[in-house]
Amino acid sequence: MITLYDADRCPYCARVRIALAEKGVEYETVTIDLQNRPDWLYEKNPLGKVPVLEEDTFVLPESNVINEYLEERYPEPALLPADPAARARVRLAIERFDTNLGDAYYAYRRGEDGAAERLGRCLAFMDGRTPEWPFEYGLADIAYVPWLIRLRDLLGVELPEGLAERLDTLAERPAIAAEFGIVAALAR
Ligand SMILES: N[C@@H](CCC(=O)N[C@@H](CS)C(=O)NCC(=O)O)C(=O)O
Repeated sequence: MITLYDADRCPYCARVRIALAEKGVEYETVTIDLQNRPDWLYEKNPLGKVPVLEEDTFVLPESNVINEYLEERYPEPALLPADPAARARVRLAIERFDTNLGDAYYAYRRGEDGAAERLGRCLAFMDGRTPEWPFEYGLADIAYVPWLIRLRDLLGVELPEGLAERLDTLAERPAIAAEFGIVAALAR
């Protein structure tokens, strides 16, 4: 049985929850209190961060690495395209989400100077590219959707129209709908 060391609030954990749900993989969850992390978490991940996936003696941190592992271990349904160039474009998109949207999100949450403008520019850039994103639903969407859900439903940020529509479309997938449920519970 797979164990996921998890936190509801964490968008990186959400990536892994969504990928596991899409692939129909059963797992158990150990919820970590991020304000009061147990010392033993550092034995599983020297950075002390979640998510961490564990199966017997195999222990794996880092959301993107975990999702790539899940894709190889459970190839169906595929969450990466078959073509190597298309796969590389997905990986590039994920890299860009992490360094742009991820950083802008945390700066906004910390209330840093200029963070709202930076976040707005980032969302507008993503929104402008949405119609031509060169990938089918898969790991790229799964990589950014947790941040959009939290921005809209926890932080009250109004998303640009294209991104809001894409979020509504993705919400029809049970794996994503479950994540909306988790965030709704956090907002209560
Ligand atoms: N690069 C990591 C980031 C994981 C991460 O930052 N997780 C946060 C929760 S959202 C965490 O555990 N923070 C605790 C800390 O920063 O010490 C990943 O992709 O999994």
